[in-house]
Amino acid sequence: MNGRIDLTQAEAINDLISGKDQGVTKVAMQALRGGVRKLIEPLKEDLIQIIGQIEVNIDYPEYYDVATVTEEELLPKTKEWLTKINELLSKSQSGKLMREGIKTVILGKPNVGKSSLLNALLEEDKAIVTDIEGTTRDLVEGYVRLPSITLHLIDTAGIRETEDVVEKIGIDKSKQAMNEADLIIVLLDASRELSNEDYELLELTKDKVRLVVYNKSDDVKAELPSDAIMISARQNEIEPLIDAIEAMYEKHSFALNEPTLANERHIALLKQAKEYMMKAIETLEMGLEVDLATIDMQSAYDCIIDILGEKGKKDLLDELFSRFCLGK
Ligand SMILES: Nc1nc2c(ncn2[C@@H]2O[C@H](COP(=O)(O)OP(=O)(O)OP(=O)(O)O)[C@@H](O)[C@H]2O)c(=O)[nH]1
Ligand SMILES: [Mg+2]
Repeated sequence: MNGRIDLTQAEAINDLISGKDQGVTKVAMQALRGGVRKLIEPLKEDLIQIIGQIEVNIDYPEYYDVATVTEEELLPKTKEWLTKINELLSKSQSGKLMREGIKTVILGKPNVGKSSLLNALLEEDKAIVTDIEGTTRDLVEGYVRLPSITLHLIDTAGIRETEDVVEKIGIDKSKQAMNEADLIIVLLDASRELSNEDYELLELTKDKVRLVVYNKSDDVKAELPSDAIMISARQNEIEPLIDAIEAMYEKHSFALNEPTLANERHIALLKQAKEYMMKAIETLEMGLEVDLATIDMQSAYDCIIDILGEKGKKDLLDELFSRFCLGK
């Protein structure tokens, strides 16, 4: 309230206090040092410049020395702005993954060893393991910290055709978890040849972020691809899987060393700003009046300053007056 720190820094203090691990602390410290402002301020400045140019034309047509801005001039600038916001958003998604953990869903037909894998990764007997097909009927969850990332693990009911009412509900939950996952581990059983159920699951997940993993490496009977990731959940031999996950997310771990947005509120506002700007660009591309586009640009601007907690403090017109020396 007294202008010593902005809203993003105040939020960082809260994150620092409630943060559970080193990753969160690191991101919060960056935000506390003004990292979020440093990322947002250039976007705000560019937008003021773009909107300023249009407003001058609309409100002060008598200023003949100010060139009339056309959509040909505006389009490259607005698109450049959109590119910047897209880059920041994609970096921020990585930051969020790093911060909240990767929602990792273990999928497979019954008895392939999904619950055994969950237990091996968590290093505790959390889920029930038996040789009866359909043992797991509900989602079982846990967190595991790998050297550079955290997994939010979810063990699911084995997917198969069944008449059992309870098991059916469990399988629906498995499928829902699959749709919400950041990463899917498709677990196959190396001690048997693949069945139709396995092929169906591979087909179902082919467009998702997934790792196909063969369990029961201690008892291989099936023909396996030469580059297959093989583990034995029962014997806690799961290093190949851990290495594969680490390699997959290596490119995201920069998010911990580089300032990005990790706060849900910031990311949501940034996405909104992007939507407004896309609408503005559409207006410009349709060749409509340039000033029609400013309505959406102003909404984008409001989103941006809302991130910094500056909404209502100083509006866009004040900002323009103070910079463009108009109406004086
Ligand atoms: N040989 C061998 N057996 C394993 C391995 N991992 C699990 N099993 C066995 O496979 C059987 C099924 O294991 P679970 O972990 O319950 O399998 P699941 O996929 O969770 O099965 P559902 O919950 O029924 O879908 C058990 O008898 C386990 O001991 C392994 O690495 N090697
Ligand atoms: Mg199970």
